[in-house]
Amino acid sequence: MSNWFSGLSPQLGQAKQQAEELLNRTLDRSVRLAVTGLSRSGKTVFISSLIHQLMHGLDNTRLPFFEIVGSGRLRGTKAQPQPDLHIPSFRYDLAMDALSAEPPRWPEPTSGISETRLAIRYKTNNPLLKHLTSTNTLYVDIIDYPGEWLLDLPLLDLSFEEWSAQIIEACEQEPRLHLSEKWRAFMQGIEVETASSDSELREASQLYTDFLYDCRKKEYGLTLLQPGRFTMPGDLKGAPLLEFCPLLVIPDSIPKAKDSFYQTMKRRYESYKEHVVRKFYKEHFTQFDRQIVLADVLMAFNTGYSSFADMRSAIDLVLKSFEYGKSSVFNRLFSSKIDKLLFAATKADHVTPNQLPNLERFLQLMLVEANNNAMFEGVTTDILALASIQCTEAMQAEFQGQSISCVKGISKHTGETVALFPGEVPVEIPTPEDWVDGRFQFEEFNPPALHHSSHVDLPHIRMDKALQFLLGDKFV
Ligand SMILES: Nc1nc2c(ncn2[C@@H]2O[C@H](COP(=O)(O)OP(=O)(O)O)[C@@H](O)[C@H]2O)c(=O)[nH]1
Ligand SMILES: [Mg+2]
Repeated sequence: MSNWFSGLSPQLGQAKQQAEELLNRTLDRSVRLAVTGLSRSGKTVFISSLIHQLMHGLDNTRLPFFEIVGSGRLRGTKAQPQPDLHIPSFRYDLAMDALSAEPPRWPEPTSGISETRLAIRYKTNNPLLKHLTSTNTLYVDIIDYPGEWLLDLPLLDLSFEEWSAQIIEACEQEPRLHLSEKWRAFMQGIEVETASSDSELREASQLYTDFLYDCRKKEYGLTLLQPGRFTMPGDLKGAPLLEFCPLLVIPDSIPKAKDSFYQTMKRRYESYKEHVVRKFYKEHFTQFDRQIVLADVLMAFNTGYSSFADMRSAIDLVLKSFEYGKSSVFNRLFSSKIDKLLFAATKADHVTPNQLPNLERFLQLMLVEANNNAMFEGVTTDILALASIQCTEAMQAEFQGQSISCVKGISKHTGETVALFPGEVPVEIPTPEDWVDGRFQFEEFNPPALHHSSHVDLPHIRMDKALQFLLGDKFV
Protein backbone atom coordinates (compact mmCIF):
# COMPACT_ATOMS: atom_id res chain seq x y z
CA MET A 1 0.00 0.00 0.00
CA SER A 2 2.79 2.40 0.87
CA ASN A 3 4.43 1.84 -2.56
CA TRP A 4 1.20 2.63 -4.27
CA PHE A 5 0.81 5.87 -2.38
CA SER A 6 4.40 6.94 -2.71
CA GLY A 7 3.84 7.49 -6.42
CA LEU A 8 1.07 10.04 -5.76
CA SER A 9 1.25 13.80 -6.27
CA PRO A 10 2.25 15.88 -3.22
CA GLN A 11 -1.37 17.07 -2.81
CA LEU A 12 -2.72 13.56 -2.71
CA GLY A 13 0.09 12.44 -0.41
CA GLN A 14 -0.84 15.29 1.91
CA ALA A 15 -4.50 14.33 1.71
CA LYS A 16 -3.59 10.78 2.68
CA GLN A 17 -1.54 12.01 5.59
CA GLN A 18 -4.44 14.17 6.75
CA ALA A 19 -6.79 11.21 6.43
CA GLU A 20 -4.42 9.11 8.50
CA GLU A 21 -4.15 11.79 11.14
CA LEU A 22 -7.92 11.96 11.33
CA LEU A 23 -8.10 8.19 11.63
CA ASN A 24 -5.47 8.18 14.35
CA ARG A 25 -7.32 10.79 16.29
CA THR A 26 -10.56 8.91 15.87
CA LEU A 27 -8.94 5.77 17.17
CA ASP A 28 -7.69 7.72 20.15
CA ARG A 29 -4.11 6.82 19.66
CA SER A 30 -2.55 9.06 22.23
CA VAL A 31 -1.22 8.30 25.65
CA ARG A 32 -0.15 10.49 28.54
CA LEU A 33 2.89 8.95 30.18
CA ALA A 34 3.86 10.47 33.52
CA VAL A 35 7.34 10.15 34.97
CA THR A 36 7.88 10.88 38.64
CA GLY A 37 10.27 10.19 41.50
CA LEU A 38 11.88 12.18 44.27
CA SER A 39 14.50 14.78 43.41
CA ARG A 40 17.66 13.22 41.86
CA SER A 41 15.93 9.89 41.29
CA GLY A 42 16.80 10.27 37.59
CA LYS A 43 13.65 11.61 35.86
CA THR A 44 15.37 14.04 33.50
CA VAL A 45 17.94 11.46 32.45
CA PHE A 46 15.28 8.77 32.03
CA ILE A 47 13.12 10.93 29.77
CA SER A 48 16.13 12.11 27.75
CA SER A 49 17.26 8.54 27.23
CA LEU A 50 13.75 7.41 26.35
CA ILE A 51 13.39 10.13 23.71
CA HIS A 52 16.87 9.41 22.39
CA GLN A 53 16.25 5.67 22.15
CA LEU A 54 12.99 6.27 20.25
CA MET A 55 14.37 8.94 17.94
CA HIS A 56 17.16 6.56 16.97
CA GLY A 57 14.91 3.54 17.05
CA LEU A 58 15.29 2.64 13.38
CA ASP A 59 18.93 1.71 13.61
CA ASN A 60 18.92 1.01 17.32
CA THR A 61 20.21 -2.41 18.21
CA ARG A 62 19.82 -1.80 21.89
CA LEU A 63 16.04 -2.27 22.16
CA PRO A 64 15.45 -5.99 21.51
CA PHE A 65 12.64 -6.25 24.07
CA PHE A 66 10.71 -3.27 22.75
CA GLU A 67 8.47 -5.17 20.36
CA ILE A 68 7.92 -2.56 17.62
CA VAL A 69 11.68 -2.14 17.34
CA GLY A 70 12.56 -5.80 17.80
CA SER A 71 10.09 -6.84 15.08
CA GLY A 72 11.01 -4.00 12.71
CA ARG A 73 7.58 -2.28 12.86
CA LEU A 74 8.88 1.14 13.92
CA ARG A 75 8.82 3.69 11.11
CA GLY A 76 10.19 6.73 12.92
CA THR A 77 9.76 9.10 15.87
CA LYS A 78 9.48 12.87 15.77
CA ALA A 79 9.16 15.58 18.39
CA GLN A 80 5.83 17.41 18.08
CA PRO A 81 4.46 20.65 19.53
CA GLN A 82 3.15 19.78 23.00
CA PRO A 83 -0.62 20.00 23.48
CA ASP A 84 -0.63 22.05 26.71
CA LEU A 85 0.86 25.47 26.11
CA HIS A 86 0.73 26.46 29.78
CA ILE A 87 3.13 23.67 30.84
CA PRO A 88 6.87 24.33 30.46
CA SER A 89 8.55 22.21 27.77
CA PHE A 90 10.82 19.34 28.66
CA ARG A 91 14.25 20.47 27.44
CA TYR A 92 15.55 17.42 25.61
CA ASP A 93 17.83 19.71 23.59
CA LEU A 94 19.57 21.03 26.72
CA ALA A 95 19.88 17.54 28.19
CA MET A 96 21.51 16.25 25.01
CA ASP A 97 23.81 19.29 24.82
CA ALA A 98 25.07 18.45 28.32
CA LEU A 99 25.40 14.73 27.65
CA SER A 100 27.25 15.23 24.39
CA ALA A 101 29.58 17.98 25.68
CA GLU A 102 33.26 17.22 26.10
CA PRO A 103 33.64 16.06 28.74
CA PRO A 104 30.00 14.95 29.05
CA ARG A 105 27.91 16.48 31.84
CA TRP A 106 24.67 15.46 33.50
CA PRO A 107 21.67 17.71 32.67
CA GLU A 108 20.88 20.52 35.12
CA PRO A 109 18.35 19.78 37.88
CA THR A 110 14.82 21.16 37.53
CA SER A 111 12.14 21.82 40.15
CA GLY A 112 8.82 21.70 38.34
CA ILE A 113 6.58 20.01 35.83
CA SER A 114 7.41 19.79 32.14
CA GLU A 115 5.99 18.14 29.09
CA THR A 116 6.94 16.97 25.63
CA ARG A 117 5.11 15.19 22.81
CA LEU A 118 6.42 12.50 20.51
CA ALA A 119 4.77 11.13 17.42
CA ILE A 120 5.76 7.50 16.89
CA ARG A 121 4.96 6.08 13.47
CA TYR A 122 4.74 2.33 13.16
CA LYS A 123 3.41 -0.40 10.96
CA THR A 124 0.17 -1.78 12.29
CA ASN A 125 -0.28 -5.50 12.94
CA ASN A 126 -4.03 -5.17 13.35
CA PRO A 127 -5.68 -7.16 10.50
CA LEU A 128 -8.60 -4.71 10.28
CA LEU A 129 -6.55 -1.53 10.21
CA LYS A 130 -3.95 -2.91 7.80
CA HIS A 131 -6.33 -2.23 4.91
CA LEU A 132 -7.07 1.31 5.90
CA THR A 133 -3.63 2.61 6.56
CA SER A 134 -0.05 1.50 6.07
CA THR A 135 1.37 3.23 9.10
CA ASN A 136 -0.24 4.45 12.29
CA THR A 137 0.90 7.12 14.69
CA LEU A 138 0.91 6.97 18.45
CA TYR A 139 1.19 10.36 20.13
CA VAL A 140 2.96 10.08 23.45
CA ASP A 141 2.87 13.00 25.87
CA ILE A 142 5.59 12.61 28.45
CA ILE A 143 5.08 14.55 31.66
CA ASP A 144 7.91 14.98 34.16
CA TYR A 145 6.83 16.09 37.65
CA PRO A 146 8.48 16.01 41.08
CA GLY A 147 7.55 13.09 43.34
CA GLU A 148 7.72 15.59 46.20
CA TRP A 149 4.37 16.97 45.03
CA LEU A 150 2.75 13.63 45.80
CA LEU A 151 3.92 13.92 49.41
CA ASP A 152 1.22 16.56 49.76
CA LEU A 153 -1.76 14.29 49.12
CA PRO A 154 -2.23 13.45 52.85
CA LEU A 155 -2.48 17.17 53.64
CA LEU A 156 -5.89 17.19 51.98
CA ASP A 157 -7.08 15.04 54.86
CA LEU A 158 -5.27 16.93 57.61
CA SER A 159 -6.29 20.11 59.44
CA PHE A 160 -3.62 22.73 60.03
CA GLU A 161 -3.42 21.62 63.65
CA GLU A 162 -3.05 17.92 62.78
CA TRP A 163 -0.38 18.65 60.21
CA SER A 164 1.55 20.88 62.65
CA ALA A 165 1.46 18.11 65.26
CA GLN A 166 2.94 15.63 62.75
CA ILE A 167 5.78 17.94 61.80
CA ILE A 168 6.61 18.72 65.44
CA GLU A 169 6.76 15.02 66.20
CA ALA A 170 9.14 14.43 63.28
CA CYS A 171 11.34 17.28 64.58
CA GLU A 172 11.87 15.42 67.85
CA GLN A 173 14.19 12.96 66.10
CA GLU A 174 17.70 13.61 64.83
CA PRO A 175 18.78 14.90 62.38
CA ARG A 176 15.59 16.98 62.13
CA LEU A 177 15.97 17.95 65.79
CA HIS A 178 19.14 19.98 65.27
CA LEU A 179 18.37 21.02 61.70
CA SER A 180 15.11 22.66 62.81
CA GLU A 181 16.73 24.49 65.75
CA LYS A 182 16.79 27.97 64.18
CA TRP A 183 13.21 27.81 63.01
CA ARG A 184 11.99 26.45 66.34
CA ALA A 185 13.90 29.15 68.27
CA PHE A 186 12.24 31.83 66.14
CA MET A 187 8.80 30.30 66.59
CA GLN A 188 9.21 30.21 70.36
CA GLY A 189 9.42 33.99 70.38
CA ILE A 190 6.12 34.42 68.53
CA GLU A 191 2.77 35.24 70.09
CA VAL A 192 0.44 33.28 67.86
CA GLU A 193 -2.68 34.95 69.31
CA THR A 194 -1.78 38.44 68.19
CA ALA A 195 -1.42 40.07 64.81
CA SER A 196 1.92 39.65 63.08
CA SER A 197 3.81 41.82 60.69
CA ASP A 198 4.42 40.63 57.16
CA SER A 199 8.12 40.39 57.85
CA GLU A 200 7.52 38.10 60.86
CA LEU A 201 5.34 35.79 58.78
CA ARG A 202 7.86 35.79 55.99
CA GLU A 203 10.77 35.09 58.32
CA ALA A 204 8.95 32.15 59.93
CA SER A 205 8.22 30.55 56.58
CA GLN A 206 11.70 31.31 55.27
CA LEU A 207 13.36 29.62 58.28
CA TYR A 208 11.08 26.62 57.86
CA THR A 209 11.95 26.45 54.14
CA ASP A 210 15.68 26.70 54.96
CA PHE A 211 15.21 23.81 57.38
CA LEU A 212 13.69 21.68 54.62
CA TYR A 213 16.53 22.52 52.24
CA ASP A 214 19.05 21.57 54.95
CA CYS A 215 17.28 18.21 55.44
CA ARG A 216 17.74 17.57 51.74
CA LYS A 217 21.51 18.14 51.80
CA LYS A 218 23.52 15.15 50.78
CA GLU A 219 24.95 14.48 54.24
CA TYR A 220 21.42 14.09 55.69
CA GLY A 221 19.67 12.78 52.61
CA LEU A 222 16.13 13.25 53.97
CA THR A 223 13.33 13.04 51.45
CA LEU A 224 10.06 13.28 53.37
CA LEU A 225 9.79 17.04 53.08
CA GLN A 226 6.39 18.72 53.43
CA PRO A 227 4.98 20.81 51.90
CA GLY A 228 6.37 19.37 48.69
CA ARG A 229 6.48 22.71 46.84
CA PHE A 230 8.77 24.32 49.40
CA THR A 231 11.79 22.51 47.99
CA MET A 232 10.30 21.82 44.55
CA PRO A 233 8.42 25.07 43.81
CA GLY A 234 8.25 24.84 40.02
CA ASP A 235 6.60 28.04 38.77
CA LEU A 236 5.53 29.01 42.31
CA LYS A 237 9.05 30.05 43.27
CA GLY A 238 8.76 33.11 45.50
CA ALA A 239 4.94 33.08 45.40
CA PRO A 240 3.05 34.15 48.56
CA LEU A 241 1.17 30.84 48.42
CA LEU A 242 4.34 29.24 49.81
CA GLU A 243 4.67 31.65 52.76
CA PHE A 244 3.46 29.64 55.70
CA CYS A 245 4.75 27.06 58.15
CA PRO A 246 3.42 24.70 60.82
CA LEU A 247 2.98 25.78 64.42
CA LEU A 248 5.28 24.69 67.20
CA VAL A 249 2.59 24.57 69.86
CA ILE A 250 -1.13 24.34 69.34
CA PRO A 251 -2.75 26.70 71.88
CA ASP A 252 -5.47 25.25 74.13
CA SER A 253 -7.95 27.84 73.03
CA ILE A 254 -7.86 28.65 69.34
CA PRO A 255 -7.18 32.37 68.73
CA LYS A 256 -10.16 33.82 66.86
CA ALA A 257 -8.66 37.12 65.66
CA LYS A 258 -8.50 36.94 61.86
CA ASP A 259 -5.18 38.76 61.65
CA SER A 260 -3.49 36.66 64.35
CA PHE A 261 -0.33 34.75 63.41
CA TYR A 262 -2.28 31.55 64.01
CA GLN A 263 -5.24 32.35 61.77
CA THR A 264 -3.06 33.81 59.02
CA MET A 265 -0.89 30.69 58.86
CA LYS A 266 -3.94 28.45 58.95
CA ARG A 267 -5.57 30.36 56.10
CA ARG A 268 -2.45 30.12 54.00
CA TYR A 269 -2.17 26.39 54.68
CA GLU A 270 -5.77 25.89 53.54
CA SER A 271 -5.15 27.98 50.48
CA TYR A 272 -2.07 25.89 49.61
CA LYS A 273 -4.18 22.74 49.87
CA GLU A 274 -6.83 24.16 47.60
CA HIS A 275 -4.86 26.11 45.02
CA VAL A 276 -1.73 24.01 44.83
CA VAL A 277 -2.34 20.43 45.96
CA ARG A 278 -5.90 19.89 44.81
CA LYS A 279 -5.25 21.83 41.63
CA PHE A 280 -2.30 19.60 40.70
CA TYR A 281 -4.33 16.43 41.14
CA LYS A 282 -7.33 17.81 39.26
CA GLU A 283 -5.46 19.40 36.38
CA HIS A 284 -2.64 16.97 35.86
CA PHE A 285 -2.63 13.76 37.84
CA THR A 286 -6.12 12.64 36.89
CA GLN A 287 -5.20 13.01 33.20
CA PHE A 288 -2.31 10.52 33.23
CA ASP A 289 -2.78 7.16 31.46
CA ARG A 290 0.48 5.50 32.39
CA GLN A 291 2.92 6.16 35.19
CA ILE A 292 6.50 5.27 36.01
CA VAL A 293 7.82 5.95 39.52
CA LEU A 294 11.60 6.14 39.77
CA ALA A 295 13.52 5.52 42.97
CA ASP A 296 17.23 5.84 43.64
CA VAL A 297 17.32 3.05 46.17
CA LEU A 298 21.09 2.75 46.19
CA MET A 299 21.76 6.36 47.20
CA ALA A 300 19.43 5.91 50.16
CA PHE A 301 21.76 3.16 51.37
CA ASN A 302 24.81 5.40 51.27
CA THR A 303 23.82 8.02 53.82
CA GLY A 304 22.77 5.85 56.73
CA TYR A 305 19.77 4.41 58.46
CA SER A 306 17.90 7.68 59.13
CA SER A 307 18.01 8.68 55.48
CA PHE A 308 17.05 5.18 54.41
CA ALA A 309 14.09 5.05 56.81
CA ASP A 310 13.02 8.51 55.68
CA MET A 311 13.02 7.45 52.05
CA ARG A 312 10.89 4.44 52.89
CA SER A 313 8.31 6.71 54.52
CA ALA A 314 8.48 9.08 51.56
CA ILE A 315 7.89 6.22 49.10
CA ASP A 316 5.03 5.09 51.31
CA LEU A 317 3.45 8.54 50.98
CA VAL A 318 4.12 8.70 47.24
CA LEU A 319 2.26 5.40 46.87
CA LYS A 320 -0.83 6.87 48.53
CA SER A 321 -1.60 8.57 45.22
CA PHE A 322 -1.72 5.19 43.48
CA GLU A 323 -3.75 3.28 46.03
CA TYR A 324 -7.10 2.91 44.50
CA GLY A 325 -8.79 0.99 47.29
CA LYS A 326 -12.21 2.37 48.20
CA SER A 327 -11.09 3.91 51.47
CA SER A 328 -7.95 5.58 50.14
CA VAL A 329 -7.63 9.37 50.34
CA PHE A 330 -7.13 9.47 46.61
CA ASN A 331 -10.17 7.50 45.68
CA ARG A 332 -12.44 9.59 47.84
CA LEU A 333 -11.26 12.82 46.22
CA PHE A 334 -10.38 12.05 42.63
CA SER A 335 -10.65 9.39 40.01
CA SER A 336 -7.64 8.26 38.04
CA LYS A 337 -7.23 6.82 34.54
CA ILE A 338 -3.87 5.17 35.19
CA ASP A 339 -4.00 1.53 34.10
CA LYS A 340 -0.28 0.67 34.12
CA LEU A 341 2.20 1.55 36.79
CA LEU A 342 5.90 0.74 36.70
CA PHE A 343 8.22 1.05 39.70
CA ALA A 344 11.81 1.33 38.66
CA ALA A 345 15.02 1.30 40.66
CA THR A 346 17.25 3.65 38.66
CA LYS A 347 21.02 3.79 38.23
CA ALA A 348 21.29 0.03 38.12
CA ASP A 349 24.70 0.52 36.49
CA HIS A 350 26.03 1.31 39.99
CA VAL A 351 25.95 -2.39 40.80
CA THR A 352 27.34 -5.44 39.04
CA PRO A 353 24.91 -7.21 36.68
CA ASN A 354 24.55 -10.18 39.00
CA GLN A 355 23.00 -7.80 41.57
CA LEU A 356 20.10 -6.69 39.34
CA PRO A 357 17.72 -9.39 40.59
CA ASN A 358 18.56 -8.37 44.18
CA LEU A 359 17.88 -4.74 43.36
CA GLU A 360 14.47 -5.63 41.97
CA ARG A 361 13.68 -7.88 44.89
CA PHE A 362 14.68 -5.15 47.28
CA LEU A 363 12.44 -2.56 45.61
CA GLN A 364 9.60 -5.04 45.75
CA LEU A 365 10.22 -5.56 49.44
CA MET A 366 10.10 -1.82 50.06
CA LEU A 367 6.86 -1.48 48.15
CA VAL A 368 5.14 -4.40 49.82
CA GLU A 369 6.23 -3.16 53.25
CA ALA A 370 5.07 0.35 52.51
CA ASN A 371 1.89 -0.77 51.01
CA ASN A 372 0.67 -3.63 53.10
CA ASN A 373 0.14 -5.82 50.10
CA ALA A 374 -0.61 -3.43 47.32
CA MET A 375 -4.01 -1.98 46.69
CA PHE A 376 -3.50 -0.94 43.12
CA GLU A 377 -6.95 -2.09 42.12
CA GLY A 378 -7.43 -2.47 38.37
CA VAL A 379 -3.89 -1.34 37.65
CA THR A 380 -1.22 -3.56 36.14
CA THR A 381 2.04 -3.02 38.02
CA ASP A 382 5.59 -4.18 37.51
CA ILE A 383 9.03 -3.67 38.98
CA LEU A 384 12.26 -3.11 37.08
CA ALA A 385 15.88 -2.26 37.82
CA LEU A 386 17.17 -0.03 35.03
CA ALA A 387 19.87 2.43 34.04
CA SER A 388 18.71 5.18 31.70
CA ILE A 389 22.33 5.69 30.70
CA GLN A 390 24.82 2.99 31.49
CA CYS A 391 27.96 4.67 32.80
CA THR A 392 29.90 1.61 33.89
CA GLU A 393 31.24 -1.61 32.47
CA ALA A 394 31.18 -4.84 34.40
CA MET A 395 34.56 -6.49 34.84
CA GLN A 396 36.30 -9.15 36.88
CA ALA A 397 39.23 -8.20 39.12
CA GLU A 398 41.64 -10.16 41.27
CA PHE A 399 41.49 -9.43 44.96
CA GLN A 400 43.55 -11.44 47.46
CA GLY A 401 43.79 -14.28 45.01
CA GLN A 402 40.05 -14.31 44.27
CA SER A 403 38.16 -13.13 41.23
CA ILE A 404 35.48 -10.54 42.13
CA SER A 405 32.89 -8.70 40.03
CA CYS A 406 33.53 -4.96 39.72
CA VAL A 407 32.15 -1.96 37.87
CA LYS A 408 34.41 0.45 36.01
CA GLY A 409 33.46 4.03 35.17
CA ILE A 410 34.42 7.68 35.60
CA SER A 411 33.96 8.76 39.22
CA LYS A 412 31.76 11.86 39.58
CA HIS A 413 33.89 13.04 42.52
CA THR A 414 37.38 12.72 41.07
CA GLY A 415 36.76 12.64 37.33
CA GLU A 416 39.14 9.65 37.20
CA THR A 417 38.40 6.18 35.90
CA VAL A 418 37.80 3.83 38.81
CA ALA A 419 37.12 0.13 39.08
CA LEU A 420 35.42 -0.80 42.30
CA PHE A 421 33.52 -3.49 44.07
CA PRO A 422 30.24 -1.71 44.82
CA GLY A 423 28.97 -4.17 47.40
CA GLU A 424 25.88 -6.28 47.40
CA VAL A 425 22.28 -5.18 47.48
CA PRO A 426 20.68 -6.65 50.60
CA VAL A 427 17.80 -9.05 50.15
CA GLU A 428 16.17 -7.95 53.39
CA ILE A 429 15.28 -4.53 54.75
CA PRO A 430 18.45 -3.59 56.66
CA THR A 431 18.49 -2.76 60.36
CA PRO A 432 20.42 0.22 61.84
CA GLU A 433 23.32 -2.12 62.68
CA ASP A 434 23.85 -2.88 59.00
CA TRP A 435 25.44 0.54 58.50
CA VAL A 436 28.22 0.21 61.10
CA ASP A 437 30.97 -1.08 58.84
CA GLY A 438 30.35 1.32 55.94
CA ARG A 439 28.85 -1.59 54.09
CA PHE A 440 27.07 0.43 51.42
CA GLN A 441 29.26 2.58 49.18
CA PHE A 442 27.55 3.05 45.87
CA GLU A 443 29.70 5.47 43.92
CA GLU A 444 28.29 8.09 41.53
CA PHE A 445 29.58 8.19 37.97
CA ASN A 446 29.87 10.64 35.12
CA PRO A 447 28.05 9.92 31.87
CA PRO A 448 30.11 8.09 29.23
CA ALA A 449 31.41 9.98 26.21
CA LEU A 450 28.83 9.86 23.44
CA HIS A 451 30.55 9.23 20.15
CA HIS A 452 29.52 11.90 17.73
CA SER A 453 30.04 9.64 14.75
CA SER A 454 27.44 7.16 16.02
CA HIS A 455 24.88 9.21 17.88
CA VAL A 456 22.66 6.18 18.21
CA ASP A 457 24.97 4.81 20.79
CA LEU A 458 23.37 5.54 24.15
CA PRO A 459 24.00 2.53 26.33
CA HIS A 460 21.35 1.67 28.92
CA ILE A 461 20.12 -1.20 31.01
CA ARG A 462 16.58 -2.44 30.36
CA MET A 463 15.12 0.75 28.90
CA ASP A 464 13.56 -1.49 26.25
CA LYS A 465 11.74 -3.48 28.92
CA ALA A 466 10.45 -0.25 30.47
CA LEU A 467 9.23 0.96 27.06
CA GLN A 468 7.56 -2.35 26.33
CA PHE A 469 5.70 -2.37 29.63
CA LEU A 470 4.64 1.27 29.43
CA LEU A 471 3.75 1.57 25.74
CA GLY A 472 4.07 -1.84 24.04
CA ASP A 473 0.35 -2.66 24.00
CA LYS A 474 -0.54 0.68 22.37
CA PHE A 475 1.04 -0.19 19.01
CA VAL A 476 -1.86 -2.04 17.43
N1 LIG B 1 25.11 6.11 36.79
C1 LIG B 1 23.94 6.68 36.50
N2 LIG B 1 23.63 7.86 37.07
C2 LIG B 1 22.44 8.42 36.77
C3 LIG B 1 21.52 7.83 35.87
N3 LIG B 1 20.43 8.61 35.79
C4 LIG B 1 20.65 9.67 36.61
N4 LIG B 1 21.88 9.57 37.20
C5 LIG B 1 22.47 10.50 38.20
O1 LIG B 1 21.43 11.08 38.96
C6 LIG B 1 21.47 12.49 38.87
C7 LIG B 1 20.07 13.06 38.89
O2 LIG B 1 19.39 12.70 37.70
P1 LIG B 1 18.19 13.60 37.14
O3 LIG B 1 17.64 12.88 35.96
O4 LIG B 1 18.61 15.01 36.97
O5 LIG B 1 17.19 13.47 38.38
P2 LIG B 1 15.75 14.18 38.59
O6 LIG B 1 15.96 15.20 39.66
O7 LIG B 1 14.85 13.08 39.08
O8 LIG B 1 15.33 14.76 37.28
C8 LIG B 1 22.24 12.77 37.59
O9 LIG B 1 22.83 14.04 37.63
C9 LIG B 1 23.26 11.64 37.59
O10 LIG B 1 24.32 11.94 38.46
C10 LIG B 1 21.88 6.57 35.27
O11 LIG B 1 21.14 5.96 34.47
N5 LIG B 1 23.10 6.05 35.63
MG1 LIG C 1 14.78 16.68 36.69
